[in-house]
Amino acid sequence: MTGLLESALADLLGRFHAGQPAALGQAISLVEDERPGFQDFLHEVLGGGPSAARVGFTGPPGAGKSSLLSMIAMNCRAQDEELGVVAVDPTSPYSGGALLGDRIRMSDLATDPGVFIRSMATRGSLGGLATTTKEVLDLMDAFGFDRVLVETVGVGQTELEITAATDTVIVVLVPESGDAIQAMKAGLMEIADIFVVNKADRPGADRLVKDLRQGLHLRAATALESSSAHHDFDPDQIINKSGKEANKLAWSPPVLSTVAQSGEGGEDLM
Ligand SMILES: Nc1nc2c(ncn2[C@@H]2O[C@H](COP(=O)(O)OP(=O)(O)OP(=O)(O)O)[C@@H](O)[C@H]2O)c(=O)[nH]1
Ligand SMILES: [Mg+2]
Repeated sequence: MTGLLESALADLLGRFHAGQPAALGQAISLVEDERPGFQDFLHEVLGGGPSAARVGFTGPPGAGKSSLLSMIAMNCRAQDEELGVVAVDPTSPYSGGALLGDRIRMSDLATDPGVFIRSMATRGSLGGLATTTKEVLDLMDAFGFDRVLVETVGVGQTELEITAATDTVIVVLVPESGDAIQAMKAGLMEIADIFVVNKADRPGADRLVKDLRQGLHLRAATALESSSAHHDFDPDQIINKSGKEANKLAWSPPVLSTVAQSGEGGEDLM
């Protein structure tokens, strides 16, 4: 590394630690573009380990991910939490305004100094998350946000990356997005910590909630059965182990319904 590069990175690091939003933006670009020194920079700032609550929103196009994210963000802001928001979008930039559904909410968020919004392109990565999304979330975490929210395109393929990058995955479905069987086939049962049936003001929402609950119940019963058939089965271990996979055997994701536009169901989700 040249001395010049080193001093530029040291300067960026200083401004990052001082909490300057511009430095966070520059750090993200550094990492996204894999510019020289980006690994050293990441290494320097990530020493503390993760501390922010990381919540991912995924689901089919137009399901209301952005609307729900805004709703949660507003609630968090009301509790004085500082937020990072990452939108992984293949088509339109987050700053377009329409993406967040409700323009009033969007402009409130976008002009709020307690919220840092960054959008990323998917770059054709298979998991539905841009390749560097995990690092971007790490940077936001290290910057000191209480919570980091990420929206990803859910186009039906299994999105394992989002489970690796976040603590909680909220899968957003709508009556129009198909039935519970489709959701199971798309692998959404495996990644969801919480299911939200949004657009509950539309016909078919109750039905979808019911079918999802039934499907999840069946799946949990089958998982427990097949592990008890295994000779190593130890129910305490399944319940106590902190690993996500182990928990998931005994944990059936709740299914909530919301109307993101009016905020209905938002309290349950919080
Ligand atoms: N009727 C109804 N419309 C909703 C609801 N939530 C969101 N919408 C509308 O649905 C449209 C899509 O909402 P978004 O929040 O942009 O959905 P999204 O999942 O982020 O969409 P993409 O990012 O494009 O995949 C917008 O026009 C919203 O106003 C709801 O609960 N009920
Ligand atoms: Mg969106």
